[in-house]
Amino acid sequence: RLRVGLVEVEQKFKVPSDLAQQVAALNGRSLGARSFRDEYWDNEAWRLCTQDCWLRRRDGAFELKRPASGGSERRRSGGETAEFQEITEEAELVAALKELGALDSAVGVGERLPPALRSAGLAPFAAFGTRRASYQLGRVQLDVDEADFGHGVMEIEVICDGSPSALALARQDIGEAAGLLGAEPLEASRGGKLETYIRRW
Ligand code: V4E
Repeated sequence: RLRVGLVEVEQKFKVPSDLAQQVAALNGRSLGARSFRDEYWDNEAWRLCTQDCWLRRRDGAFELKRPASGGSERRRSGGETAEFQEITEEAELVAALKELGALDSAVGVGERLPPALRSAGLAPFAAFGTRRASYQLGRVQLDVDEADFGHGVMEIEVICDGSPSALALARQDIGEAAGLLGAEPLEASRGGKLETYIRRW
């Protein structure tokens, strides 16, 4: 299925110890820091996680991350980029949750979302805070995250349209930035904040 709209291409790395200096030396710039709190939601049957879809409430606002390609075109394993679409618009979010079988078709748009999700059996299964420092380096953004349970990770990401050429360029830009920084890729299934949180609790 063709999915239009913006796609986030991202890859996770160990946090380089001297990142701020490296970014400055490469003529990058700081985008500042912020903190946010995430809850990840799913139902008892893990209907969303098992489809590699991630319903998140960040500082109170729901968003859904789902594989941009539908999940089948590219295998995901260690040291690879991942491509996700982020849905934040409420009608689109409700439609996507219905399509994924996590929300009853009777739920209407405009119903208050948290109670509608709760009565559909969805509830938070993980919650943690993150402090994020961001940098712009050429076409890529670097997010350096420190989760409040003591886990650090750097993400290199590019937002692009989902066309094959844009995706290829994004992956290339991420690879080049990682090379310039000497950043060490993390196995995606182990290095992420949520993955680490789940393993610890
Ligand atoms: C577990 C998971 C996802 C949910 C967490 O998304 P993540 O990008 O790690 O969080 P964060 O806070 O950096 O979000 P941002 O602010 O950048 O939107 S999304 C994908 N997974 C699993 C997963 C996967 N399917 N494939 C790969 C390569 N990595 C992780």
